[in-house]
Amino acid sequence: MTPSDSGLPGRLAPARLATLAGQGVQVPAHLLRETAGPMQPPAQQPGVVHLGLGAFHRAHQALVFDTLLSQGDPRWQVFGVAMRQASQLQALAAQSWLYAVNIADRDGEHWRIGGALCGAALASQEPARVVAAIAAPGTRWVTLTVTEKGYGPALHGLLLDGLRARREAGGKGLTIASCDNLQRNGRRLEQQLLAAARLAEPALADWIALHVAFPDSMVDRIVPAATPALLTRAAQALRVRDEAALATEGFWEWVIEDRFADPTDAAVLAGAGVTVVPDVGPYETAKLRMLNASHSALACIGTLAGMATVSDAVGHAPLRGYLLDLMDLEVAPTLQRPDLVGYRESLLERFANPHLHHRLLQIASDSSQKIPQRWVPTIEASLQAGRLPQRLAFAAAAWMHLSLGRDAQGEPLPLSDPMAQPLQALALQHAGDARASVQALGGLPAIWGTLLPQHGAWREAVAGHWQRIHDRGVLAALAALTAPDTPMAPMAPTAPTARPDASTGP
Ligand code: CS2
Repeated sequence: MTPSDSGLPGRLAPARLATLAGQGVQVPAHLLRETAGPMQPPAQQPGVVHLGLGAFHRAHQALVFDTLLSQGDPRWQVFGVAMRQASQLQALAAQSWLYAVNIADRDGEHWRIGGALCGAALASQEPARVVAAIAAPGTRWVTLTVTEKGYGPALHGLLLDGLRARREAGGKGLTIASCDNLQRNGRRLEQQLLAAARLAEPALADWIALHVAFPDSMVDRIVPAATPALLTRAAQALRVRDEAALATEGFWEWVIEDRFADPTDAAVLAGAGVTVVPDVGPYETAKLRMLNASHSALACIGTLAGMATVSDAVGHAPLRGYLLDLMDLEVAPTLQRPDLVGYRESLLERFANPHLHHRLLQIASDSSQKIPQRWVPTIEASLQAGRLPQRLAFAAAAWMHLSLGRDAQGEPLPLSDPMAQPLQALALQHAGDARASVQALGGLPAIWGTLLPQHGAWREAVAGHWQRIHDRGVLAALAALTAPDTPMAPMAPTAPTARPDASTGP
């Protein structure tokens, strides 16, 4: 290896793949073949346009596509679209779109180079390139990880422009797979796009209804935001400089509904380890309510307690006990996924993974967009079944304290949330008053739906926790929740408060 002038190792590049393979790094076989022979095959057209080119996609689906490419199927090269931020695009472009992924858990650690990306654009500045990519004849799939808050008019406009161009060019149908943490993500996007198209262009709506498949899909892999320490580790381990390196766990899961523009894709994806099923519902629900709900609860409570990472939080015995009770007593009774005990065990192990350094603050971001998917359905189902879910009430109270925008030491919290300003204003306005805080912050239907803001027993439970967190701090309040002789014992199943409190209704 030739060190660069600065003394730093040279940049990750296709020419280095053979050396990396010799060092035991898993490299994309299709690129190794290309760079090995004197006769290089012409670069393939991308077959996938991915919207939301963040860390998650690169460490999850892009590696599935990389596996398919490495198996010799050239149709899965990815044209990546960053929705707002260009920083990673420059780093990736300088490395011919290659990047390293550190994969670590108790089974060991290894590095893999992702080689499915073949180009990228920034949607906010280059929409025409995105439209052209969606319309291109080689494109067969559009996948999305644009986060919960990404499903708005800007996304609909971009997709409809692409689909219109495709239709006008006489293009074939395609599969559009939403992969965000939203219940029924495929159906939801389909309805949004059809509604937007019907208003302005009924003929386009008809074409979409006929030619575009929108499978529901559940994707799972914990992928923390990369840190400078990881980039240093990558340079040391690989002896190349990679400014787009990532770290993740060994576990990954992609469950997708069997509903494709090209039905033969089902077997192709299954061959790369994807689970293709008639109904993703039970998997989606279990993931959102178990994994993501736990993440958000740990993020709110742990951040208030001054903890930094998910593994710190589950390493704290009382918080771990809280989490077990949350999963077993409150979430599991609302789920249907087979082997829930095994699922819970594997989640606990994944959360405890010491290699990940998954920051609680990262998860606490956008809580206003996550709570409706993660907590509210369980709370509503529990109340309707006559149970008052105290642990979720506690999490809700912790979120309300977090909305003040200060940590345990009173320092400002760098929380990013599209509703941060109004939430902080409400929290500050009612600081010190439990019931008023719960009424203001817990009364927002965009977050809590319509049942909870009117439910007297739910509001009282949240206010009780809010007060104890305020008076004693979050960990002492948590101890009151988990103590055996706590006055917060679950309510009797027949309690009348399981129904909305009419006296406080609208
Ligand atoms: C996390 C998810 O940041 C978050 O809100 O809960 O990104 C989570 O790590 C993934 O959904 C795991 O598949």
